[in-house]
Amino acid sequence: MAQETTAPELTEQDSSVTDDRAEILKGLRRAPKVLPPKFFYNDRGSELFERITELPEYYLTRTELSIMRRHIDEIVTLVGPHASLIEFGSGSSLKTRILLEHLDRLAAYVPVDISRDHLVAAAETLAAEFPHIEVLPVAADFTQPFDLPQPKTMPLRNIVYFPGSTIGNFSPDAALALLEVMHQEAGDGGALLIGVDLNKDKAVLERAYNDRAGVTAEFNLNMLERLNREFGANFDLGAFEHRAIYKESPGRIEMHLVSMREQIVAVAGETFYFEKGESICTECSHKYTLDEFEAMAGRAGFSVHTVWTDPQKFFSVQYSLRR
Ligand code: SAH
Ligand code: AVI
Repeated sequence: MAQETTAPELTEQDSSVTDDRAEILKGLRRAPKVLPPKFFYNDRGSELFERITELPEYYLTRTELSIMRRHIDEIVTLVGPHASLIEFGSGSSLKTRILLEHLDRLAAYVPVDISRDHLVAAAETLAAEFPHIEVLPVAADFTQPFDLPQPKTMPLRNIVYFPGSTIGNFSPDAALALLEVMHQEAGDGGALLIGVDLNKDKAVLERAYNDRAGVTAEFNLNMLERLNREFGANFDLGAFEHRAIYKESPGRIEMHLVSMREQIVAVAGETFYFEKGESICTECSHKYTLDEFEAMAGRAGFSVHTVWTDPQKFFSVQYSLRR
């Protein structure tokens, strides 16, 4: 007889802590114009990101996965038994499966993500696949205050898991503030397991964000499609083009949507003028050296314990202890 599983209970952030409309308008009123990358992630954005992770040019996901697979025994020993795993920006929890399969008697798995329906679907799949693990999804913007659910089993320690180099999508100041939140969530005796993309050759980086199949361009333009549908905007998607460039200083990929002509666009009751060639910066993806990241983690109260990299030193997975 098939075993019955109950859908994991979702914890949702108090909606009054975020004001999407205000954030969008604030970004578009700035010069140069910006939009926060968190608006990429609706259902379609999450699906497009999945496709990005499978692209030949996008080395990040497969490199991080290979590091995790190679060092999983060491990671299991460091984490120890009865931990609670709290994942920020869990997406479809692809890399997490390696941890869920190997970690010793996990007390709970708490995936936190802004893409609500994608999170619910991923949590249901995982709960069915790992019936012995309590899965407690949280739909939240993790840059704003949110409550963590209490697992039924008291964990021995909290491990904050932040894969994918999503930390790179925050400015160094915002990344530090986020690491400080993680430091708090890790609690006494806790640790941080994080994926950090490393500085490398400009050509490799620019290829990864300008794939030949055009999936990253679709992902970028989907933000405008979302603004049209959810925030009363009238962007002409054919009049904006995807562009991703690497800036050596401060060491980051910048993704832009460039206006192909002079135009006026309405968004959420306001109008915005675009010159021909003017762009909206939709995402920065900071690339770190190991020393730079160690210094930032240190400022947030973490001591780097072990760093694993691939042979080319493209990507790192880092285990840091909470001081
Ligand atoms: N961890 C996965 C997914 C990375 S994509 C991986 O390594 O492949 C980035 C993820 O972070 C997406 O699932 C997106 O929905 C989520 N995300 C981005 N900004 C967020 C925010 N401010 N709050 C919560 N989740 C966020
Ligand atoms: C989620 N994040 C780490 C990805 C990145 O590489 O900065 C998002 C992405 N943007 C374009 N391609 C992938």
